Amino acid sequence: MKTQLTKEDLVTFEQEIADVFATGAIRAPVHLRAGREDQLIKIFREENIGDDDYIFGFWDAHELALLKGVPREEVKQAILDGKSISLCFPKYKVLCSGIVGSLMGTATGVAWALKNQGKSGRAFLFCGEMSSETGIFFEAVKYAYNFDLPVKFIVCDNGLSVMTKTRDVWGSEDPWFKATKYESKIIYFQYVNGYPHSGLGKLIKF
Ligand SMILES: Cc1ncc(C[n+]2csc(CCOP(=O)(O)OP(=O)(O)O)c2C)c(N)n1
Repeated sequence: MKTQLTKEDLVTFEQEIADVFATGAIRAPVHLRAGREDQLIKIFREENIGDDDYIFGFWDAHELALLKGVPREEVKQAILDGKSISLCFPKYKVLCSGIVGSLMGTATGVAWALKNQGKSGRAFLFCGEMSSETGIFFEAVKYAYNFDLPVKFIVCDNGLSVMTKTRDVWGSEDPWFKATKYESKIIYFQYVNGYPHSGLGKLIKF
């Protein structure tokens, strides 16, 4: 079912988690995001992401789980249980990992299986712009493009990899895929994250 959630719903949820995290009650890393709500909602609506589709995400996937239809309280409980960076709700086809580069091949493999088994459903993998510079991201996009697999890669560019400016590492303003044929498999947008990379900016970041 298409998401009915609003920007306000996503903002309020992250704020609620931030407030709990600030008390020290969550004994695990939490990655909060703000500033990309409109883009995410637009993608879920325009792509008509529904029950048959798979969502792959990484450490910053609270919003993705909510938009895919995981009930708010289930997402919150998982975060309180320390699973913020690897939210997995198989029943809702939401699968996330805290390891950079770990799911591009999985998403592509799921898309391959869906296509070859004649099943409906697509795979959508959401990652950051630094993750999109990894070799496995390129290999997965290339394979998905060449075999016309039902998978899209969504690159959410906040300009930072933890605390490092991505452009300083790339040596270029543009992501590698800009103006290439592979763009047909990729949705790219820029945003400024209203939160630090992880936590609330106190103690260590990782
Ligand atoms: C294999 C591995 N190496 C390092 C890390 C630590 N790490 C977590 S997030 C991150 C930066 C990723 O940057 P980007 O893909 O742009 O994500 P975003 O800024 O959107 O969180 C790194 C290096 C990790 N999680 N996994």
